[in-house]
Amino acid sequence: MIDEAAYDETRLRQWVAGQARGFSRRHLFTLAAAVGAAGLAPSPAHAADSPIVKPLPPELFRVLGTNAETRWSALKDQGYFVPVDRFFVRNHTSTPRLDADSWNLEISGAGLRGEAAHLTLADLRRLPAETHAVTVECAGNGRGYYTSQQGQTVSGTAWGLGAVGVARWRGVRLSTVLRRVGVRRDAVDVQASGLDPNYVTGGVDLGPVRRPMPLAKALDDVLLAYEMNGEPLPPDHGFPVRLVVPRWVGIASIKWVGKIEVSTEPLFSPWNTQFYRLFGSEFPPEGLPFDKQVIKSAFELDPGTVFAAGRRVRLTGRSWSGGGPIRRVEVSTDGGATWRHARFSGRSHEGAWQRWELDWRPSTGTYELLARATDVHGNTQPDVARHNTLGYLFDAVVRVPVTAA
Ligand SMILES: Nc1nc2c(c(=O)[nH]1)N[C@H]1C(S)=C(S)[C@@H](COP(=O)(O)O)O[C@H]1N2
Ligand SMILES: [Mo]
Repeated sequence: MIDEAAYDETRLRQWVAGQARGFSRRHLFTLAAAVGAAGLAPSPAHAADSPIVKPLPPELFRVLGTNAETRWSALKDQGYFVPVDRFFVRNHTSTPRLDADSWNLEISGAGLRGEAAHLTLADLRRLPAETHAVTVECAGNGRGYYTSQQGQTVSGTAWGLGAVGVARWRGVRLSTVLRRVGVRRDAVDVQASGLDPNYVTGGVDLGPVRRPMPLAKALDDVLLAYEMNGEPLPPDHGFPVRLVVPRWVGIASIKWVGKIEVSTEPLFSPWNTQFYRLFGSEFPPEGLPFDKQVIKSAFELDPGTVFAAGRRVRLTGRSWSGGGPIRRVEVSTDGGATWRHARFSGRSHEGAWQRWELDWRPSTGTYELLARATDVHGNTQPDVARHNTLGYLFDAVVRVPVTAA
């Protein structure tokens, strides 16, 4: 199940095959050698101790390599926001222990009107703050279902549906900071880099985790967040400061930000849109880029749950979409033969996700539960997700086996 190494391997091959833009020739040769000759050994363990700082009790998390996914059953009876103790963690390497007093953010690059700027946490806290409900979701969330439900081969961490969470993020808008520092008219891209250890795979040091976005997005709704659910950011979620990039794939929300580059040329990194692409028979050979998340639904229970036969049970769940707020959720308790509308429970803060419920009285037997959401723009969940070799953007209706006895 933990197939991070294979995932990295495939990404690296594709990256090499699809021209490693943003890398020097020397790097290209190193990569080619690594892929061709040496073979790609799994990355060495990065830290002697756990790559994640917070406790990961099995009733709240499923641990997958350096990552931990939230168990959906752990969200039952929780509020709209996912508490930190059960918020999923996606670490390429390990959580760095940073000191807020010595930390500062460097903003530099040819796209600035003047010199590079260095901002402390106190500087950021003095700027106007905003709080927003934002979903952070890994682009590979649901990847495991390409295999278990569609019988397809994909590489990467075999997430269930738990690589997603909604929190209240407080911080300063990136646009506020960039405007104060002064951005040139011909600036095009903005790239944040993390202070976690460099990502090394296949013997190649890919450098710090980083990913560019167009200036237009950076000046729109992106936050430099220093609080999560009313507390300082926890170490695993980017302390002291992370990006929060609404509606975009999780990798855009760079944690432990140390540097932000503003450039007058398009930037490339192993994690940018040149890399987070859809590959496979249905896609162009160079891959199809994507940024936005798709639409998904999850029941707040574990697959294989056993209910008491003949008793009413309240099924609960949540749906979310990178396309916009959820308008409708339909639920089937008979494997998709018939559907009922789920009731929305509580409001959807900024459309981050929608909680819903439906009562059901099962008689003895085995069942498949399905939930299908539609957002305000009419995006809905298909029966089958479009296969891509890296297993991104799984949006199909998930079949959840349960029993009543
Ligand atoms: N510096 C840094 N930022 C990062 C990552 C990382 O490994 N290093 N992982 C990214 C990915 S792939 C995801 S899905 C989100 C996960 O955020 P979380 O761990 O707070 O849930 O962080 C993103 N930001
Ligand atoms: Mo991710």
